[in-house]
Amino acid sequence: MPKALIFDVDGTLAETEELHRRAFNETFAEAGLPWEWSQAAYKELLKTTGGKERMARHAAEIGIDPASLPIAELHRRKTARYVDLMARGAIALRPGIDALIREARAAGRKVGVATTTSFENVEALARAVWGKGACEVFDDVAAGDMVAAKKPASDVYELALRQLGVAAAEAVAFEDSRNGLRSAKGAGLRCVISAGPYTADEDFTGADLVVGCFTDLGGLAGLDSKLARAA
Ligand code: XBP
Ligand code: MG
Repeated sequence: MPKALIFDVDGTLAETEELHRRAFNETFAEAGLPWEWSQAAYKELLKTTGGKERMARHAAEIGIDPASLPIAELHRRKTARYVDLMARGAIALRPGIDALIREARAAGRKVGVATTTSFENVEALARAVWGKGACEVFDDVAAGDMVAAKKPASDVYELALRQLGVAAAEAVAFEDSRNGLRSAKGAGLRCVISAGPYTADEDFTGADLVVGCFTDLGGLAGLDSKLARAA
């Protein structure tokens, strides 16, 4: 039985990427940049984790030196816009997530976050869907800018393990993407995958469990027995 459950945020706790995409596009328009990321373009761009890294990649791909752009300032504005959009309440948790978190905490397990996005965005999601701060919902949060290298590097899961005080073998990660799976596996965790619209055709070879929806796990008891069977 895992002592700790560690959740990815974007695409796992909630389908947030359309809100991120809108926040990016509105920021570009406001800054006078002739960039508009379609869903198809964003699907490809998502392979680069992190908003600043994603903008720099896009600039380079269209022949603009990323160093000539105020990437950090654009990203600050994008985050402010995302937090504002999130507060308007358009986002819901993915089915099964709330029950898993509540059951795990009631059973004395640790519940953490390992995400590429910022703490600010995790806080905005927690306020919008639970009406509570992220530190009330989770025992701890490991976020993108707290580590040297974002997913698929294992740094953020290693940080989450240190924060929760558990060994990799005692924890299970919940992810929706190949980059997240590689990060969790690189840190030595078991990993449960439930893909979303942007990640459905990715390769999840190496995952311990792959489910269509987190409700397919059958709550905490179902998770324990499915992980035991998969071992
Ligand atoms: C998803 C990401 C993030 C978001 C945008 O990470 O790659 O970059 O798309 O957020 P995860 P930022 O699924 O690990 O949470 O602009 O704040 O990076
Ligand atoms: Mg994700």
